[in-house]
Amino acid sequence: MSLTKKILIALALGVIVGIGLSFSSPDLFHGVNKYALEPVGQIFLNLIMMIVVPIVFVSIVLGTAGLGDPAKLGRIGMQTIVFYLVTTAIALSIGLGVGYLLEPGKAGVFDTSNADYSAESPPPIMETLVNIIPSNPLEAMTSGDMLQIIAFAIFIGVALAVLGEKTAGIYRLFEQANDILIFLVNGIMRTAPYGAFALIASAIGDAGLDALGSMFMYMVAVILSLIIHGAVTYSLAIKGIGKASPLKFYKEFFPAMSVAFSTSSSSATLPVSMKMAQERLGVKKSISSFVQPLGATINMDGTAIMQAVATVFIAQVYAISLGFNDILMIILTATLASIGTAGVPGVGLIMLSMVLKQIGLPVEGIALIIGVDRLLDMLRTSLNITGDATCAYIISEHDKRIESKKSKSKI
Ligand code: DAS
Repeated sequence: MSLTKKILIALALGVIVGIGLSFSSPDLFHGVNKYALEPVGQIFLNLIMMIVVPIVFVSIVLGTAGLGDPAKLGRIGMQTIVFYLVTTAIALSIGLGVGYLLEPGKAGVFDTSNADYSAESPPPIMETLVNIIPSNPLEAMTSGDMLQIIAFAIFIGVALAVLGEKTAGIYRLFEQANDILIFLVNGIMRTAPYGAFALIASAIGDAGLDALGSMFMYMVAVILSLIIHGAVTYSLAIKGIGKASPLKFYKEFFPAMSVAFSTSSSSATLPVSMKMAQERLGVKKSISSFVQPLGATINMDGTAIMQAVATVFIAQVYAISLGFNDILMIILTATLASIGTAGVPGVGLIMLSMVLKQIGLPVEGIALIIGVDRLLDMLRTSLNITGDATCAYIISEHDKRIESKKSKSKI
C-alpha cells in the first residue's frame, strides 16, 4: 500500500478516534492523550524537526551553488519573491472577501466578556529584515533562526558557485550530506501514518465538538477561502505558467500536504515537500532547494487567509466597521508579517495579533478563535507548503524552457 493511502487511512481513523474521545469523559481523554497520543505525536514531530536545520542549510547551499552564476540566482530570487508577495496578497483578498460575504462574526452569539489573550509581541518588521544577516551563524543554527540560516547558506552557496573547481571537494561534501539527510527523511516518513493518527486524534479530542459547533461559520469561511486559493490561484499558475495538470500536481504532491497537515509545521515538512517536488513533480533540484526552504519561512498564504478571515470575524463580533484604509493596512501588515516568522505550529496567531494591533482591533478577540485554531493550522499549513511547491514548479518549468531555447539556438 502506498504511503499516501496509509496516511489517509491513519487520518480517517484519527478523526474517528478524536470524535469518540470528544464524547468521552475528560479523564479518559486526558489519560489517552497524555500516555498515548501526545508521546507518539511528539516523537514524530521531533524526528522531523531533528533534520530541519541541517536539511535547510545543506539544501540552500546546494541550491544556490547549483544555480551557477549569481546573475541566475538574482533572477530566480526575484521571480520567487514576486510570486510569494503576489499570491499572499491574493490570499488575503480572498479571505477578506469570503469573510465579508459569510459574516461569521454575526452568525452566532459570542461571549466577549471574559475574552482575554496576551499576545507574544512579534519582532518589528525592520528589525527582522536587518537581522536576516546573522552576526553568529552557529547561534542562528542552534536557535533555529530560519531566515538567518537561509542567508548564511546563500552566502556559502554563492562562494561555492564562484570558486568552482577550487572548492569542488566541499561541494561534494555537501552533496553527500544531502544524501544522508534524504536517507533519513525516507526512514522517518515510514512513521508518518502513526504520527498523523496521533496528532489529528489529539487535536480533535482536545478541541471538542462544542467548540467546533459554535465556531462553525468561522471555520467554513477559512476552509472555503483555503480551497478557493488552492483550486483557483495555484491551479491557474500551474496550468498557465507550468503548462501542467493541476490535478496531477496535487495528486503527486499529496504526501507532503498530509505531513504538513499532521505536523502543522512548514519547516518540519520541508524535507518531504522538497523530496516530492524533485522526485514526483520534476522540479530542478537547485531551484527546489532554494525556493522551498525560503518559502517555508517567508511565504504563508494559508496563514494570511486565516488572518484576513479572523480580522473580519473579530471586527464583526465587536461590531467595529473596517474602512478601506483598514483593508489596505490588513493586506500590507499581514503580507509583511509572514516574512518574519518561521513555519512552526501556531505562529499564525502571533502574526494575527500584529495585524489586529495595527488596525486597532481588540487583540483579546483571538481568544474566541483559539479553540479551533489548531485544526485550522493543520489545513492552512498544507496550503502554505503547496504555495511554495507551486512557486518552485512554475519557476523550474520556466527555467527549463529558457534552457531548451538556449540549447536550440546553439545548434
Ligand atoms: N503552522 C504554520 C506553518 O508552519 C502556519 C500558521 O501557524 O499559521 O506554516
